[in-house]
Amino acid sequence: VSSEPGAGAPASASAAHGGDGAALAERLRAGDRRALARALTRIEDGAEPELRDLVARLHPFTGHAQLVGVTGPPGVGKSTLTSALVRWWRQRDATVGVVAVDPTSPFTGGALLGDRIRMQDHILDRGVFIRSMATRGHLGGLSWATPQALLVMDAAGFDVVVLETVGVGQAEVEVAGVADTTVVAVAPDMGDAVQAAKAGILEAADVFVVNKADREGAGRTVRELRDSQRLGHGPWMPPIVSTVASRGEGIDELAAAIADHRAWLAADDRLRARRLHRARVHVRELAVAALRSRMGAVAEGVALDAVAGQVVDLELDPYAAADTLVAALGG
Ligand SMILES: Nc1nc2c(ncn2[C@@H]2O[C@H](COP(=O)(O)OP(=O)(O)OP(=O)(O)O)[C@@H](O)[C@H]2O)c(=O)[nH]1
Ligand SMILES: [Mg+2]
Repeated sequence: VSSEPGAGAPASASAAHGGDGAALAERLRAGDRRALARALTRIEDGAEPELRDLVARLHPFTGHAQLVGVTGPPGVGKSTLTSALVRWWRQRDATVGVVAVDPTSPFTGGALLGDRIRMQDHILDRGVFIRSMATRGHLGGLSWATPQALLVMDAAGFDVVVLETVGVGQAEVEVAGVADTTVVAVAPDMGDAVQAAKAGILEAADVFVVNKADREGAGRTVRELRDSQRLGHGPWMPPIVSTVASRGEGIDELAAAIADHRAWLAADDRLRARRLHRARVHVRELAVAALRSRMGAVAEGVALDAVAGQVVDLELDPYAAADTLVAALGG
């Protein structure tokens, strides 16, 4: 019961779990990287009572960071692009936090080791923080963890926070959309643009990158993207930038495109619309996780056994039985 979200007083729940939320929040905001790492681990672990307390403490200090999503098919060069962008921002004295979320890996560290190696350029730079996160899924996975991670990174005071996600399906598309600006990367080979279109990630793009432009077919991929844009786009027409991330080519243009989009957002309350979308996803996922947790308690209890018996005895049909379980959740 103690892990049930929504139960108990946050501060005492946290104290009972040995986590001093006030001290952790303070250290995190003061720039202590170990405190930040610990907060992100709590998100990975779905450590609910501690997180509830921490989020409540950090939330008032959010809203500073520029949130940039980088998504695209596996291996397209997202981490290489991110690393190059980090360098670009650091040259302009902006501090940068990077979270790479792997929706598939059930364990921390393994699958994203490659990212760590690629990000090694920045390892001695105090103005950069890079972290891979696995979303284990028991509390709702990617859509639950991502806004939580962004909130924590934002409160830690970075000027820019980059969220790298592998764009493979609808959940990733929604997650990519929680950033202020979403960069969708494709590559010339493997029919990436077509793949990305199928996955629906093109719609999430504020900026397109055709990375690996040193490869054959880059021009054709740019044309394909342009053609797909002719079929329609919103009030913002996503620019298409060609890059060779591994050689740092096109990064000036990419950074400029991201800045342009940010400037566009800053006008007419559009940034607020983005933040509303992010808050909607965040709040909904927390609510769903709380319901799922309560449902788990009900479904493991005698209530489920009782209605299951009634279903077997033909006294209740399965829908009606489910209704009684839901009703047992209370208000
Ligand atoms: N030829 C070429 N190779 C590139 C370019 N950018 C990145 N690569 C290489 O492509 C490979 C994948 O790059 P990553 O940055 O790890 O790609 P990713 O999209 O982050 O990969 P995942 O996180 O595993 O989905 C690496 O071997 C890079 O060196 C480029 O512009 N041209
Ligand atoms: Mg990567």
